[in-house]
Amino acid sequence: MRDQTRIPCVLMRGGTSKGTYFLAEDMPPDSETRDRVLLAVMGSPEPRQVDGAGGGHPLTSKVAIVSRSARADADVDYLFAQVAVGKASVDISPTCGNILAGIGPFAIERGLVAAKDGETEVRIYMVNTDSLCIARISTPGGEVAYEGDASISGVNGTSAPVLLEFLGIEGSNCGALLPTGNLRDTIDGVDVTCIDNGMPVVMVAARDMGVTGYELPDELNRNTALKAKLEVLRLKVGPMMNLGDVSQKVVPKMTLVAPAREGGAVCTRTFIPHVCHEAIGVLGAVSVATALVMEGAVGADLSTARVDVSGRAAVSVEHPTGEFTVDLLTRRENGGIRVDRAALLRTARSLFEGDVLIPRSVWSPAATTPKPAAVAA
Ligand code: NQM
Repeated sequence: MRDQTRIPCVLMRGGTSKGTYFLAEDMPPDSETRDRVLLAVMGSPEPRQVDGAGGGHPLTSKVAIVSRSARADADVDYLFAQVAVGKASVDISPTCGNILAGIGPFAIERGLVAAKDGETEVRIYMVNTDSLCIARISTPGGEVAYEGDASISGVNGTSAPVLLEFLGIEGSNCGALLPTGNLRDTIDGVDVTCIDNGMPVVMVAARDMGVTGYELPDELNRNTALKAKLEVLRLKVGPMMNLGDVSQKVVPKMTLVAPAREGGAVCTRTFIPHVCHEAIGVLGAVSVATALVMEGAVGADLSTARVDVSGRAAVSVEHPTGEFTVDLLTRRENGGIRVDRAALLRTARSLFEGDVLIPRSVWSPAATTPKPAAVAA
């Protein structure tokens, strides 16, 4: 093939998302060429991504770039990239906790981490947010298992469990758990809670936006008036959350909250940020669960989430395709709540291994400088 460049790639489902996973050494060294390559890999900006590996939806237009870590506290570095659908942009502002679920299996299978017999712990440095996650991967006989009994809402059947544990991720995107300095802000007459426990999220009561919060994503996606109102709010709160101009960023996410209907703590609909999520993002759910246990936050007043005497809370966040339970370990400090640890269950599956092909006119590796040793944001 004269005019196509081959790049080794694994297509994986990570939680309720799907993406292309690469070794950093197989990617272009500079971020400008890398972003051009990722657009070509996924088939963006064309909205159906028909000329690429993307699925025409933000949840299937995701990329992981992985390398061995130079850090003492991590085995691998994981850089996440959200490739836009319908426009030529690649955003590395946030990380993605669903794609994160595939990093442990990918790292083991690509020889970056040696597997033990039984379970293997993979310590992952999340480059985008300068924070850490410990993933526990099922590895009977020293090989990654994909089949198992774990089930997560939004994915059919059962799979091997991937346990994710986050330590100290408060403010990892915005610099503070409550980046505006307030538990509640009022923007254009609407009360919001702006929170970052791993993902910048703006919590808004669904009723304040003129909806029930129980509509299905298709209906909300057709509600252009609602989406326009949410975007006005988002553009205003972005700078208040220390994120600067967010017009080209996929953060903050906008979460509508309503009282739970299925036995969970609260019901959510999350815009990521321009399309309604079919479920909820992983770190998005951690941020929402955290707000729910903070007295006075938007959503906490509608929620049944409670912290027990030992500081633990298992918060079930309802979403359009089921629920997502986040286990929090909290402590009281200066009259408020701090979260030391958040843990949750995901699953992942390797779907396809091989080379992804892109036009040589986009990138011809022979014509560029040597490859970097590690991923760089
Ligand atoms: O919040 C969707 C997803 C995500 C991100 C999004 C995620 C997270 O479901 O950590 O997992 O918010 O864009 O993959």
